[in-house]
Amino acid sequence: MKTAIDLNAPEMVTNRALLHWLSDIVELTKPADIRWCNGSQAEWYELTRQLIDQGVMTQLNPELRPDSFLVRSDPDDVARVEDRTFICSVNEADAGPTNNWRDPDQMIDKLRELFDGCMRGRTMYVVPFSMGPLGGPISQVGIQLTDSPYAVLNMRIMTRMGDDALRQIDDDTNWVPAVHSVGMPLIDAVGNTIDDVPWPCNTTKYICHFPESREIWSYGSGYGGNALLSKKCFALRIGSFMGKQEGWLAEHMLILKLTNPVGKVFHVAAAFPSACGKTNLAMITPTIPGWKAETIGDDIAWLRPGKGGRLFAINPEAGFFGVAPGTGYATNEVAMDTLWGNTIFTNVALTDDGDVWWEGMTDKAPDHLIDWRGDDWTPSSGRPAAHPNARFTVPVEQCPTLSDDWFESAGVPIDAIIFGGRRATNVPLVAEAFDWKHGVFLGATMSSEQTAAAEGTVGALRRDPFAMLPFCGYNMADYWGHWLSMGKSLGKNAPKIFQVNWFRKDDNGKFLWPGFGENSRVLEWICRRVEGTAKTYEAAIGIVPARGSFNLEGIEMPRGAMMKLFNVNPPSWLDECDQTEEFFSTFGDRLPVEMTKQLGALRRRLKKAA
Ligand code: OXD
Ligand code: MN
Repeated sequence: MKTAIDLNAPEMVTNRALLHWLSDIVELTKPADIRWCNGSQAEWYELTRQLIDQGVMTQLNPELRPDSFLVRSDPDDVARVEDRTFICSVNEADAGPTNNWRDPDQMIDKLRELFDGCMRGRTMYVVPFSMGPLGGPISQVGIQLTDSPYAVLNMRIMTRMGDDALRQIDDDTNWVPAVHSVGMPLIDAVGNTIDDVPWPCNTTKYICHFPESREIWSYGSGYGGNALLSKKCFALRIGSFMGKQEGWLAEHMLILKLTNPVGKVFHVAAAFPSACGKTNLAMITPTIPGWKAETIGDDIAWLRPGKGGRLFAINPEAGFFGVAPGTGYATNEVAMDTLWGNTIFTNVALTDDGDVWWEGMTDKAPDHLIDWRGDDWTPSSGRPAAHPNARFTVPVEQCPTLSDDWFESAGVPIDAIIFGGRRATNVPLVAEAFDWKHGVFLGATMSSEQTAAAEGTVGALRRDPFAMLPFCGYNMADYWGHWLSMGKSLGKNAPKIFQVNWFRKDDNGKFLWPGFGENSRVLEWICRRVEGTAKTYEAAIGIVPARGSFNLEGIEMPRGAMMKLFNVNPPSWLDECDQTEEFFSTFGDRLPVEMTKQLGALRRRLKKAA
């Protein structure tokens, strides 16, 4: 290697492609030194101390929240940047109309320009990580190079990071290379020093994916979704493309284990767009006596055909990177208990006794806080104390409802797949797809209303197919085609597919369904359908519960609410079909014919029902 700086590679590293790549990135980015992260407690302690001493992290009161920290980001680096996220496939059509595409050669030139010297004066951390249990049949490995110790500490929570992951990479292992820089060197090109800041970042941001070479390059942001490259970049965007090539699925789904009162176990995977309560459902406390729910994952599922031809799923992550505001003992007690310690909080408020607070944690706000920007805050300040996208990063193993199945390297057999959205109108509380192909149509037409629609009309819909709009690493129409072909190969072993909607409203804009723990009633019906014991009838939009087959024992529903929750209004649905046709047309001839057939069949059923 002709790099001036020693790569410091541990002896176990023999993969030549890895050393070659590292040498190239070191030469390009010019860090002051290189540190291989082994994932140890000593390393965690050292990095943590360093960030506290540098004023990057504030240690919380150890008596209230041990080994936990608060970090405040730059106010302009608080979320994923979808308009700066690029899919750089060789052909533009392979990225499809829902992604920002850039030519890979031109993008590499641009990135090499940006990354040239971008780590001057900083340490480059080499972060080996496994997505999923080490060596598991569904798991994958990656290496992130980063100049952000904050990213390293988060990666240690979010993945199986360190020497054990590195050991998985031998001479023939496929691994995903991911390069990350905050884009703020500490020495400029002519050797002048630049003062560091608590949250370094750059106003120029590029989050780039090269599906064919499975590479990730991220520049300019320290925020989780842009900087923890294992998550959205690898586990979803690159993962979805790998899945298409290799016959598996990388999905924006939670995984939940359910046990019924006689001990029968079911596993479900569920896709919901952001802000639709995915973490709450992943940690649900069932209200129906005798039912138990256990958490396996809250954000991402990798699904692969396995034993007996069934579809098996793992949660490839090792941590939760959850939205703090809105999480409280009233809404998600399990999440609150998970956060007892070992947690990194980003952009929440600090209490006077050294703990954290955010909107929705308690009914009443404390009288005084330091807000997410570091300013004094009182309830009369007239602004939120925590940023609405403030986050916690916490190990999944701290979740009191974590299932032992999370450790299962072969994954769990999936009995049902659920698609949800936030729909004030039209979509019933629950409906089962007629078959897999219809289920793919339900996933492809997932959407949420941007604003509550006026009664009887359909509002402007924000399309979010399979909740994958910002996360599918290739042409969304080809992705639907891949789902169709997975169904074909799974055949009779394919899980049943369902659509749910907890958010339907009455004429006065009030939610018709109580939600939260009561959603276990919907899950119960789904499990009874898997068993084949729940009675149904065929509505135009899918298979719905027959009168009396939905368990309402122990709750009082207002008169007529259940009718409204399952009402299908053909004119309104036909309107929605027109919007779907328009949406589908954006995919041109990449749209699978089956999707057009499904739309035609839905229109025919609706006209018949009208
Ligand atoms: C997330 C997201 O952070 O979906 O999980 O944006
Ligand atoms: Mn997500």
